[in-house]
Amino acid sequence: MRDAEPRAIYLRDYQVPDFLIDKTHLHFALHPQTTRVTSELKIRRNPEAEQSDRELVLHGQEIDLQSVSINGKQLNASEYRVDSESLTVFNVPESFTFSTVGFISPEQNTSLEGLYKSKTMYCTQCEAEGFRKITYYLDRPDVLSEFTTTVVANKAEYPVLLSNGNPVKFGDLDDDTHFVTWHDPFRKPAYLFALVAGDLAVLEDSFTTMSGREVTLKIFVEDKDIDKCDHAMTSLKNSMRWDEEVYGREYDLDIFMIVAVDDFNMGAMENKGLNIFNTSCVLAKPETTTDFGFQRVESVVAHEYFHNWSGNRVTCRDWFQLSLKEGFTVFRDSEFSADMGSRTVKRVEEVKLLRTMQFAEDAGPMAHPVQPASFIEISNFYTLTVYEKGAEVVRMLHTLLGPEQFRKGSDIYFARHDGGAATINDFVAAMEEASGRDLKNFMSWYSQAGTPVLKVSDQFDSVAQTYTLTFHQSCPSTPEASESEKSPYVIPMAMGLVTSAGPIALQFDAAGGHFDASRPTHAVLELTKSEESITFSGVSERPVPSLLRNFSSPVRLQFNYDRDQLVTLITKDDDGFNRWDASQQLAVAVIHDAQSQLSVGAGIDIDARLLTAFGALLQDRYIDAAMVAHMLSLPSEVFLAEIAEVAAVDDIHKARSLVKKTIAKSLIAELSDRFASLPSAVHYSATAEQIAVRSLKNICLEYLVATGESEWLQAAFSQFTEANNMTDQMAALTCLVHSDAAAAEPMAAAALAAFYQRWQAEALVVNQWFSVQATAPQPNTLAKVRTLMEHEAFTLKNPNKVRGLIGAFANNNPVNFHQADGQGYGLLSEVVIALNTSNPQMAARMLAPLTRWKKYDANRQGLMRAELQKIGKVESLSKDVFEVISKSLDF
Ligand code: B3K
Ligand code: ZN
Repeated sequence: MRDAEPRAIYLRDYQVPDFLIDKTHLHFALHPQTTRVTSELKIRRNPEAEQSDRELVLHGQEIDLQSVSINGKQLNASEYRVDSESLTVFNVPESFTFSTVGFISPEQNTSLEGLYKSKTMYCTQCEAEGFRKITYYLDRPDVLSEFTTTVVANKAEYPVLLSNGNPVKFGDLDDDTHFVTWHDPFRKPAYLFALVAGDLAVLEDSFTTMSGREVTLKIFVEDKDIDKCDHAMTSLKNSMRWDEEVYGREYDLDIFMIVAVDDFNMGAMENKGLNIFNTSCVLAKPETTTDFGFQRVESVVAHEYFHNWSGNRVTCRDWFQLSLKEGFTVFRDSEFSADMGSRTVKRVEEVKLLRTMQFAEDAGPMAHPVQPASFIEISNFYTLTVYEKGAEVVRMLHTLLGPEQFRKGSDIYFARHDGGAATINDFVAAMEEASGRDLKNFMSWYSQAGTPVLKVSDQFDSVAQTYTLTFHQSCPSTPEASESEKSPYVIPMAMGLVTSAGPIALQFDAAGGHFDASRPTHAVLELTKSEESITFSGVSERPVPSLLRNFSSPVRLQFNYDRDQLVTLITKDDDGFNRWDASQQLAVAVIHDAQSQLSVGAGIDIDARLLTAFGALLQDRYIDAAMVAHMLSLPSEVFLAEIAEVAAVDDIHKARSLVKKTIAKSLIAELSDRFASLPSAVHYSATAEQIAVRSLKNICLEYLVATGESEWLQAAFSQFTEANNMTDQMAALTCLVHSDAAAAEPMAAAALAAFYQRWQAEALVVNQWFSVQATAPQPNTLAKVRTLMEHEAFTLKNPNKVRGLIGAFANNNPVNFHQADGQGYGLLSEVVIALNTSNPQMAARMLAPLTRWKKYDANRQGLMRAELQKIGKVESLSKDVFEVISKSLDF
């Protein structure tokens, strides 16, 4: 594979840094190929270091080092050693000023890590270990320093020069250049450093904090995008207010800036005072952005803003603690979005993602605990497990402690660790202190990988009028531990009991959990053992258990519901989330029926209970329209594959499509009535109410188009042409492009052409145009994807395009990505191999679908493994790709 295999590093090997950097002065003379970076660092030995005589070892990569000095005296070559990853200085005093001068080449930096160019702009991305590509440094999160940064560039080309903190000095220099000096008074690790230079337009606003300080807010974008910043600005102000109200956290600098860049490996980055965002997470206007896009902007703006406390003011001691900031911050942004829109809808959306994608990660070769014990390349651990499962773990703490104790715990945590670098244990210790609880057993959620399985059985005693639930938990083996080595989890189980008359008041021994007197039909049990039972008394008829309400714990729940019981939950449960969940389970059962019927060559026959339930939902004007839309949405093919023992992609696709078509034909009257009753041409706003209406209208359209009848194809085409917003336009386009009706084909072609013609100047819209084509179920899609890779608008250099076309195809088009001849796999491995050289982080990320090889039949397994092996043989394989490939092949 490689000459020297990259080595893993371990949490258990953590040592405090040997040196500290009190002050950091940086000077950048920007140039596309030869940017000169001068650093001056006030360094001293760490009094807490394990040894007091170690050499100074600084991280540094891809830097053309010009000079090294200590206290102003230049060192000669025998006084230090440089290799491809570090600079070692042999004899250093206790405390000294250390300087280097180096050249770096932003234009050649295609990894989008360190200092690079995105279009005409310079920008940085330093988390996790990108700062070392800028200058030699102690690039680790427990080394915090006070930064002063001067940026020099051509004034006409780069009128805007930004870094962290406050601008303290600026002026013109000779030869058409100018400079700005920024000072950040808050000590921070290097991963939070940022620099931007460009010709940018700005939207400016202000916010008055709870203590009455005025903060200037600025969003910098390309001039052509200045009309797409209002939503991000509103979201920012809402986030600032929310963090004051809910967590008592106030913003600290006088200025908060967001810059949007086109080429970015992920969503955004929380650099102190200067957040850098992927354009896809800032820009929004109704004509070009879907409701989903608006919601994403709101949640990412909030997420990055919330990091100012959970991440920046209190940072991570080392990268094994990543979920300390990420899990907590995702929980915070999720609650913020729930407060801004509809709480149940938000929960349904996050649970869908978790169950479909995070559960798959937990069952694959890259499975790792929320706090990993080791890694080869930290960039591979910005995962659904660290983020989304990490947020679930914080949510469980919130559930177990209740909002008041949780808030008390977060206050203790922020106060105790402000200005420092903390661990996950520190966070939990603060929660223990606030609540007086011992959370030792809870720590399995952080230290064990895999999704626990919770089997539930019940027993009703009609004479004693008791009802007993028995819970049995286990966790399957994962790469770091076998099933038998794993300890039980503390599982908060929110539940109720529902009879034909509705939910009943619960009577049980409260030692088993807690119970809110204001909602007598609801309890939160605390499960802690491999097996335990709880008995409810005063139960006069066999109830249906409504389990794991609001998805109170990220487990795979197994209870043998019969379909009548699911209907009882759909119609009678007072918990909105579980009504949705029951509807999904019923739909899964019906799709499984269809799979069996198709396998014996029979026609499909849909369980009338599903039709009745869906029919009733369509006529119900009281339930939130967004929840109706979610309940009517059939589980995705990706989810159906995830819950299958062996993912039979073709059968799943056939069965699901046929079920959809049959529902559409059976409920055409209800669907068309509801479709017609919902307004379309309203003045767009991204409110929960409007989003709900559009989502229901568009799910109705999706079913109606599935009938294949020309009346409905026409309706979709009209909606496509007349829509005043991207949500409705994109929904109509998707219906047409994904339709299997022959009559849809010319319409889809016309619509796609018109769409590109109209939106070709809007990169983010063109990405959606790629995605809708890449996710089409028709058998010629792979060839189309190849053609689109040659399209003028496509380039492998831009991560959004790669995700929009290749990512969409490989992740969201199972029937075509997994086509039996393996050509889908071949396409993905070509892309991964190309990206391995230019952008290793993206390469490793794109690999994910191939790592799931165990889910498929023997033929596909062989083909997928062959591609993994092929990639493994590539010369100069990056650490990122090496780690994913080697773990996948060893699985
Ligand atoms: N903290 C960044 C992620 C950086 C990823 C580096 N590979 C974004 C976020 O979670 O807010
Ligand atoms: Zn984050």
